Amino acid sequence: MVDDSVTEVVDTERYPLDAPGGAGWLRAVRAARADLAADGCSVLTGFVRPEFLETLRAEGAELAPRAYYTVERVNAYNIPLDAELPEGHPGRIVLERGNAFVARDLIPAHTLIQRLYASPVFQRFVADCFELEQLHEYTDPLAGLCLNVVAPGMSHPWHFDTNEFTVSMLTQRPESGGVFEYCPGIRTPEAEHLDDVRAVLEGKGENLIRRLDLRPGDLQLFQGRYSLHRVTPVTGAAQRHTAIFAYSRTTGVIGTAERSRQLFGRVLPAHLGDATAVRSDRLLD
Ligand SMILES: O=C(O)CCC(=O)C(=O)O
Ligand SMILES: [Fe+2]
Repeated sequence: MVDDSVTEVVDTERYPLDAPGGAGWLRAVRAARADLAADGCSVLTGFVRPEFLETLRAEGAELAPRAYYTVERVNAYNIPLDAELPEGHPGRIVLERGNAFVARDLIPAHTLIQRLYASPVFQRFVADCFELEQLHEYTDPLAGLCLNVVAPGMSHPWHFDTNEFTVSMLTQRPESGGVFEYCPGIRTPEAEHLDDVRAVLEGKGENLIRRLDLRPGDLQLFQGRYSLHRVTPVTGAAQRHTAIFAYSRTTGVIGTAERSRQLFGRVLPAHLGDATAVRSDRLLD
């Protein structure tokens, strides 16, 4: 048994974080690995116990006004809009990123999402699901843990993640819209499959798209580097909130000053550090 207070928050009957390496742990890990192998996504439903869901939601709702609200013009590859790309390349399609992020330094240590993010046993479990030796929190004081806020009328448009693995949790569902859509394995390490990507961006790729009915407290493990994905426009009065737990294989990951300014509207001394510090070229989308 481990002494880690997140085990009171997690449904340990289904996800036995209190008994690492035990039979239940291995069963849960095997199931997640099978999902990931099949389509690059695994949703661990009911990860957070029902009695904590209102706290999870309320903590996020209280934080949401601290998000950096801006609408950014982007493309699905998150490369500069003036990059030279051939005619018809899907990277030439410009999208509006209207989601907003609350940075880690604005999220109090006592909140459920901070406790999960920093929990050694949670990290061990997630690493096992992704078949990774070890996971590390970002050193970046802003980007390691974020609340992704999609307000009514806004969306988080189609994109690939630079990270090979992403861990997230819906904390507040919108009234309507705000659906997570993804195209499993639309590209591979060997091939971009530009025609398929363009079809999806132009609204003609229905056969390639899957949709998730995420509920607050579900833990989502996702390999977004090969699966194009988005959050559809939120409709109705309520915002959609998701905690994004960013981990890396190596220690010391800090984003660039430019990216920090784009995502959070500010730069800290850590982002201006020496050039030998480990950099990640892209942090969130
Ligand atoms: O908020 C979500 O559910 C998706 C977030 C996402 O795709 C990202 O941050 O890269
Ligand atoms: Fe993403």
